[in-house]
Amino acid sequence: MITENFETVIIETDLLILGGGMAACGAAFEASHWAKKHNKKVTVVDKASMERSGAVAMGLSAINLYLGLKNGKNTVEDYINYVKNDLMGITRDDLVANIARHVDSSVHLFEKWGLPIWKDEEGNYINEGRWQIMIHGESYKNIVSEAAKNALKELGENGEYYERIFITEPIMDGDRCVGAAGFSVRENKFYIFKANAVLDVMGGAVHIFRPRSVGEGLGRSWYPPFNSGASTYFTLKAGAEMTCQEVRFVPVRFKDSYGPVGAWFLLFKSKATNAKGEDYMETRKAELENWAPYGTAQPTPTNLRNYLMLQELEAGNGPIYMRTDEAIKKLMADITDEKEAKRKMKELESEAWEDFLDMTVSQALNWASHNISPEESPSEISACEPYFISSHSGASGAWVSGPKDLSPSDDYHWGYDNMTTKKGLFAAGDASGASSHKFSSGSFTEGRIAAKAALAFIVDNEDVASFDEEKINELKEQILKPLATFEEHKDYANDEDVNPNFIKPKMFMFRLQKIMDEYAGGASVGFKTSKALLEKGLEFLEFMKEDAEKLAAKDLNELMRVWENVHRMWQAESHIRTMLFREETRWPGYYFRTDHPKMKEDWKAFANCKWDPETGEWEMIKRDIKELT
Ligand code: SFD
Ligand code: AMP
Repeated sequence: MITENFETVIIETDLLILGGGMAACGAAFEASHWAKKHNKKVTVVDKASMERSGAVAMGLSAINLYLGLKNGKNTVEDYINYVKNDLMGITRDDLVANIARHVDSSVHLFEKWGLPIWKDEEGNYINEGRWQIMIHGESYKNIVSEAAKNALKELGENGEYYERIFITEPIMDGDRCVGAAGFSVRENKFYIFKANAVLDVMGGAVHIFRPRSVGEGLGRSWYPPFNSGASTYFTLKAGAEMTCQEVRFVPVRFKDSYGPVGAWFLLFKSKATNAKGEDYMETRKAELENWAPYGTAQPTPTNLRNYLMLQELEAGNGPIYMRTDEAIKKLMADITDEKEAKRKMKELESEAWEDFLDMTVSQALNWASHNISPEESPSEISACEPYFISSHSGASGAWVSGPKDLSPSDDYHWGYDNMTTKKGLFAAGDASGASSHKFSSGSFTEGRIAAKAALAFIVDNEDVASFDEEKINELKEQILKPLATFEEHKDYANDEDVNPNFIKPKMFMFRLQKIMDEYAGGASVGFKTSKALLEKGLEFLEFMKEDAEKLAAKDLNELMRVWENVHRMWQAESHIRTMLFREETRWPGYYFRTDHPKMKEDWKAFANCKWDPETGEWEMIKRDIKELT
């Protein structure tokens, strides 16, 4: 029996934080304060090493959410309006406001912990755009995770973190989440975490759609390949209500190496054009009226900027270029002094390269290997494959309780900030939905908000939930089964990847990606889909679910890959079901329903979904949007 080779380790805690990214670090930092006060235990579990895990692993070159409330530059209301417009009206104002009113203090903490933020001569932060500030952020994640770990250490025995443990399943006691199961990716250990409250902060999801980078480029993507839908899987399997599962994010990036575009558009004021040099944001402006009032407001929503670009490509006007050369020329235009011109050019050059070196090193390598100097030649940009990241310009995640003081009604607030519809299960960052544009700083902040509320829940609910021992054994067998399947059948064929008795996770992933790409509006079909295509995709997913029983893993690393892809499959299903449910096109640059090509007033609503653990049935729910501004 494979299970006998694995030690079962049982950890008991009060607050269990799943994930070690930005939201988890914020949660650990905040929870430590409240746990100390109430003598409670906090445990963090990450599949990787917190120092460089999650989306900020490589670093970042900007903090995309900073209001500067003290300077009176912006208001929380301004931010709500910005986010709402970018998401074509589909936003929880209460959640956005809760993050926005607290985010500045998180940024000040980052600076205190050693994060270098760009400053002008008067010592003010240098803005990239209205909401974004520039940082020297190569070590951003190291700095933040160190602070989180230090905060846990302050708790002594009551603060601990586990790294390289992959979380697979929620553990429920009726309607309440009481823990999680997982396994070490380095040694034969199966883990059960028992907790009084659980915070799901395992990031978003990538590699659900066939990536543009295939073959030798496989693994290159904008979103980190390590976040694979665990957040969505966890809340779905717990039976919690989800929201905006249709709102994927399709970022436009420097082609092939996925370098960021924000600094070019906002800081350097660059333009993107078609191959003929035409600025499609100008030449195609009339199209935006079809998507009013959002399309005609400023700034143009992210998905509509994409859409105009996609229309250019469809018209055969590609490649699309970021005119870095022209932007730099413009920034240099007024400088007549030769010495000053030399200095300024050096400064711009180093800023341009640092933008990539801070967060997407391979884009700098791409420039170097193609002899590109941004001041001399433009660079191709392109729309990536879709990702699930609610903290950026997507919105998919759990439907969570908002703050009491801003709550418009009972279905927006039910007790504890950021608690899902399941008791004791909280979500933040990419795991919580309908509060986009929180980014690194807002995710950290939302982690803090959720952890504080979770501690309050723990104090109010002292009764330790019951735990079914038989369930533990069942889970162990189920989670380790792919290892047993491999052992049983591996000798049938002489190629371990091709065997009629099992499927390896990589092949399984390729199959999922093909289905999603072709039927659910991936990059290769220009992000277009329809009822007929989605239904066909769903049919194929049913077969995948059957085959998932035959997934096989030759070692611990593959066992992780197996579960990553099962998580992806669930994310995919909730995505397809919600796209089917929303019978309109609302974000044409993210996906386009060819059978419902327009935005409809009666769909200015949330499309939510829920999976019932008892019956295995899905329920689709339409919820009202209740605005604060
Ligand atoms: O501009 C498991 N983001 C940016 N934010 C900014 O503020 N500035 C930028 O410059 C940003 N840029 C950017 C950004 C994201 C990406 C992908 C790129 C570039 C390429 C957004 C932020 O990074 C993002 O908002 C936050 O990181 C979100 O925080 P959070 O905590 O929700 O997710 P995470 O940090 O990725 O952490 C996830 C954690 O979960 C772990 N994990 N642990 C256990 N078991 C499992 N099964 C698990 N699955 C995952 C991960 O290891 C990780 O610790 S810009 O270009 O947009
Ligand atoms: P990105 O590099 O695309 O992730 O963008 C970083 C930040 O700049 C995010 O807050 C984006 O929403 C914003 N941004 C990027 N491009 C534009 C643009 N053309 N207009 C307005 N905001 C933008």
